[in-house]
Amino acid sequence: MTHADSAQLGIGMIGYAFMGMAHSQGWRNAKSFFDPKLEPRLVALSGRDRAKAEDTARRFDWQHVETDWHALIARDDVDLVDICTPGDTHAEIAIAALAAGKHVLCEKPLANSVAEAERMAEAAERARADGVQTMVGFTYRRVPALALARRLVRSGRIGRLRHVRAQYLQDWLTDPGAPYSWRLDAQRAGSGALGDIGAHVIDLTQFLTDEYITGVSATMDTFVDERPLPEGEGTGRVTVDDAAVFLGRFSGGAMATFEATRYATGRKNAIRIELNGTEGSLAFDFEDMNTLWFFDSSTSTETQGFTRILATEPTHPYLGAWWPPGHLLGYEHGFSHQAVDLLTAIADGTAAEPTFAEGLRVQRVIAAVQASAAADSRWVPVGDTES
Ligand code: SOE
Repeated sequence: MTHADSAQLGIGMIGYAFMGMAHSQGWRNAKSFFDPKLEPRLVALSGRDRAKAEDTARRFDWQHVETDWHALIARDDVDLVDICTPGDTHAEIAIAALAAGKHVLCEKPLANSVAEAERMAEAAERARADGVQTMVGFTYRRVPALALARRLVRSGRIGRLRHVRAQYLQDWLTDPGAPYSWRLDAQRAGSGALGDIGAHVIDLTQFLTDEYITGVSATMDTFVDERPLPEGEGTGRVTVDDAAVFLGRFSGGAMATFEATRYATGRKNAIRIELNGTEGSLAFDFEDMNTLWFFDSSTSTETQGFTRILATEPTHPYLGAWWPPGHLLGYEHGFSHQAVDLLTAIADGTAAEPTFAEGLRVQRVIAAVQASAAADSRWVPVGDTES
């Protein structure tokens, strides 16, 4: 099929900043590099600040700008609502969009609380009966090396899982003079490092292993309580965690350690995951995102060792649509893969993963970590908390 004869899907996006730009690029390149069964049309972008929304719209060729998300959802030419706003708005927007019969892609974490995520997952399930799809933006699932890791785990190449080691390390708050932002306000962001970046490794490890985290023991800290406001004078109060560390157990019995921090000096966006199984191991670091390390116990001990797989072959997930082997992919490509997978699921009527139900599961792990940290690291089974 060529673009000329493929059906179209009208996209309406809410939010124009970092994530809004990443998603815009994702939709555009999905169309240019893949042949999705539905061609995305960048119909309308919504943002309260008209000038900023218009700027992003102009850069990425969005056809219309709205300043009220209700008006965006009401548009007949919008079939899918893409939510790229802070967490405190996700539930209201997503539930309204689903009620209007629109497919929804929602940035992570799904919500700011388990209660909100439950309402969203219920709305998604009702909508699914009418063929409406939902997806949570856990984009890193679509990094080819990680999608390949899942394939290897599923085909039994590392055997029975014993250990999961997962870290998401950034350092943009190390300087106490770094300005205050909505990400440091619990009302808007829900939580700090835990929900913003810890959520990614919670989702990724469950995705890679096809198992769930069943219980946790956690500790969290906020290292700097006040930060200068970006505009004007005064400071803003930091009401979220700067770092979260926890132990976990997976449903198959594997032991796990997790760390999410914005204070790992020198680490910019290090998503480090290692899985150890009875037959082998896999290791990944997003700061070298085209590489997957694989140790295979079945090979001769004489030459055994971690093998570097450069995940850029056409046989690797998503790579067939891009460049020749060795021509590396970057951060933005995952957003195109996410867009293509969602378009395919809508066209085929299959579940668009991760669904809101999976987003709710991550939210329950986040709540369990918070409950454990608040109770001197007591072991908290996942699902035991309703905050
Ligand atoms: C900020 O910490 C952030 O942009 C996260 O919100 C994203 O989810 C992550 O991909 C990169 O870091």
